[in-house]
Amino acid sequence: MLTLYDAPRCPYCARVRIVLAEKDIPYETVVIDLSNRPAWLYEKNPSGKVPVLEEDAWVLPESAVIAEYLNERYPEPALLPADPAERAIARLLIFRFEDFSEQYYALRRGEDGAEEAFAAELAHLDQLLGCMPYLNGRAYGLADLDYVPWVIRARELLGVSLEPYPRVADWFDRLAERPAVAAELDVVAALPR
Ligand SMILES: N[C@@H](CCC(=O)N[C@@H](CS)C(=O)NCC(=O)O)C(=O)O
Repeated sequence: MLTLYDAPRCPYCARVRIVLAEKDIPYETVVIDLSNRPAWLYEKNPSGKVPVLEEDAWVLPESAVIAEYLNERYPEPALLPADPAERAIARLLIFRFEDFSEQYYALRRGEDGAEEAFAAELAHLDQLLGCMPYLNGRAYGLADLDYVPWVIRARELLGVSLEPYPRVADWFDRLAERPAVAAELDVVAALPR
């Protein structure tokens, strides 16, 4: 049985929860209180961060790595494109995710200029979604679910409107129809404000 060391408010954990749900993989959850992390968590992940995936004595940190691992270990449904070029572009977007998250966290901290910088990131996603229906390429997959937890939080917690980005808004609506993503909207709605 897989164990996920998890925190409901953590968007990195949300990535892993979405993959587990998309693939219908059974797992147990150990909820970590991020404001009072247990000392033993540092034995599983020296950075003390969640998510961490565990199976017997084997542990794996880092959400994007966990997501790819689960996609390989449980191949159906496939969450990366079969075409190598399309797959490389999906991986490139995942690799460059910090360009996006850096501006999200700057906005959350209320830094000067962050609103404009995050708007530019959303405009960039909007442009990408003009070339392909999903960030992952022709079909939904890891690149989409690696970004969507922050878009959910930007909308629901930071009050960012997706209206100026019609392709992002449409992408978001399509993703929200997936039970694995809809469950994350419920998680965020239940977070203490
Ligand atoms: N690069 C890590 C980041 C994980 C991360 O930052 N998790 C946050 C919670 S959302 C955390 O555990 N933070 C604790 C800390 O920074 O000490 C991943 O992708 O899994």
